Amino acid sequence: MTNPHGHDPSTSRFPEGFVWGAATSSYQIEGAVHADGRLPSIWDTFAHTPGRVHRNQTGDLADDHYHRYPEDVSLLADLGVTHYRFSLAWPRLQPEGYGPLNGAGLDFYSRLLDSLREHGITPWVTLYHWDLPQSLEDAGGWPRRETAEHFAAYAALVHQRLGDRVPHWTTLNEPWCSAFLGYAAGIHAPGRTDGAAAVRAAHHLLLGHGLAARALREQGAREIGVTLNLAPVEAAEPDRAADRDAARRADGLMNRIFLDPLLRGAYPADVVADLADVVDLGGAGLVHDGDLDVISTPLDFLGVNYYTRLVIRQGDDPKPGRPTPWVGAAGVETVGRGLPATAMGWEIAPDGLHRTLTRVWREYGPPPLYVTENGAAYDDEVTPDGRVHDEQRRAYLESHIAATHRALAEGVDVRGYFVWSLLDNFEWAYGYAKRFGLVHVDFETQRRTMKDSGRWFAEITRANAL
Ligand code: IFM
Repeated sequence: MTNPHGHDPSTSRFPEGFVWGAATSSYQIEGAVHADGRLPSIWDTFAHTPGRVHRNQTGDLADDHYHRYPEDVSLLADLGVTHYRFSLAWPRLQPEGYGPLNGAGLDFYSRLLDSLREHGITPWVTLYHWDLPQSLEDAGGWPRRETAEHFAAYAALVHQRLGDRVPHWTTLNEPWCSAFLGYAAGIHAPGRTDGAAAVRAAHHLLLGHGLAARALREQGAREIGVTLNLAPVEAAEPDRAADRDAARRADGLMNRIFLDPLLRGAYPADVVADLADVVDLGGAGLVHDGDLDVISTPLDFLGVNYYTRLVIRQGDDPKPGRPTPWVGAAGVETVGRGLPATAMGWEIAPDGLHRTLTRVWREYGPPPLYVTENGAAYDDEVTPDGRVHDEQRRAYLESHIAATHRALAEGVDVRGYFVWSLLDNFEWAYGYAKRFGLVHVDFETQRRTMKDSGRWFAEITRANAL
């Protein structure tokens, strides 16, 4: 029996044309931060500020992908993936965040696109994966409305130059991280700890997305989407009313504050009320007339990044004023339960991916979904046989691909799955300490080694089945 999307739930096969891919982002892999006119982004500044990143590591060299992209594209081909999701570095293409595009930056992405085409790999381009040009942060960053306008102008210029070669455009990757980790918790660039600024940033990221989506649509872009990091949120003690309310607030701040304006054209009333003491998300000072229409511009796909579920409790906030991503929700905190976890300490919860996909599908009736990131960090080593035996990652991926298959079998229109990540890379505040790649990178020599999980994933992509 097949469901409306042509999927036969009685087998472990995926529908014909299911998209298998791998993902990366610019600052995490490119290096070459001073090459060919690139100027600093907020992540260059943050990483070069002592104490911000593990061992003060930076993305200055990262995977040196700027120079080694031909080898990396060959690795994609070895993985059997036919789709590659990567981001463009705004400070490479438009070093100050406004003005004309930098030809040398365009040339790099042009070479990369040529190489992908030669290997029959379809590009999925993300316009913003966290590397805001520093000059825009100096002018106020995402809390400032003009940043959204600059982003849309950059998107339009880039699409004019590369649009004919890129069928899938994603405006933003994980605006929750940009807004709440970057401006409230302060653990991501630019490292600010101002709750009101974070909410303003969230609104302007969404506005920038909508303005960019409209500009690309006007230019005839083929497919436009946005990628959110979503997670099911559970109360640590479901019988405790305070924990249930804390879980509702965290769900509002992590999931619904983005899903609702994008897919329903309104901020959730309870989130607006929760934030009332911080910033007026319902008022005209921040949310101008027409903003929500722009933000809810129809999309061709929604990208879902999933890693773990969240278990939330209401603590008693022993240190009032302590930076937290949970703006306006003093004492709300995540709880570790000692269950099996990855090297990030993130609980392994494949069921959470199934729940996320089915929830979004049922509650929001969104455009087609793609799992645009899923993966796991483990402390991998190259063993004397020259291999990386990362059975834990293989098992993690298998269980999450199975969860995706289960959602498909239940009628969710999920059309693709991208592993995070192609390569071990610069894992933000963790520096090079956390390895997510299907391909191991020796950061001393830049030697790449396909891990066992990569070999296994290649079998899945070729069989189009688990
Ligand atoms: O490395 C990140 C990526 O940049 C965004 N999503 C989560 C990944 C793992 O933390």
